[in-house]
Amino acid sequence: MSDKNEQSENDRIDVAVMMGSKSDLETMRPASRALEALGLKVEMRVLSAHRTPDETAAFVKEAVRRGVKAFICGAGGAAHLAGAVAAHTTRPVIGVPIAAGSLGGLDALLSTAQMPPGMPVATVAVGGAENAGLLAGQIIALGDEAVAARVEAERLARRKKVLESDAEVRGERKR
Ligand code: C2R
Repeated sequence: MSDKNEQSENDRIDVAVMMGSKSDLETMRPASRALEALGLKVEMRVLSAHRTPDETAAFVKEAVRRGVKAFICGAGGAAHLAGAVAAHTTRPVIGVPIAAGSLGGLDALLSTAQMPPGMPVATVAVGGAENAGLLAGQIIALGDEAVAARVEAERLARRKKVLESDAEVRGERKR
């Protein structure tokens, strides 16, 4: 690989995992874990549509230049981050509402999901960062056989785990 190709490979992002505050980090980690397990390159950023609007917009453009295939945005309260990111790109945006503050995440769920027509944000459950990572993986898998194989393997592992639990519980009942 030439130096230039190597540099652009190091620079590449598959999925940007963004969050409005460092206080969201532990909730958002399962997204990056799920993506890394699928062999995808993740960049995690703390950027806020409210507190750092210019840097948020600049990062979206930078991430697109670096080949990002999907954005995952976690935010709590008046959660506008996912919507603001969607306003700057046509790459898929997945929103993770975060339970922060007095309303248990219902505020973030509604502010993330209730986007105006033409500006979709795929919204997962409150705190559903792992599903956000898996969904981004499934989107990327449409055009990447290696990722598709890992998505299938992940599903199979989950299925096996449930069937093992079932066998265990049934065994207990017979005793
Ligand atoms: P702090 O813990 O920093 O006070 O933040 C964050 O995502 C966090 O859950 C409290 C909550 O505010 C949220 N926040 C947003 C946005 N920026 C920060 N909803 C945004 O741009 O939407």
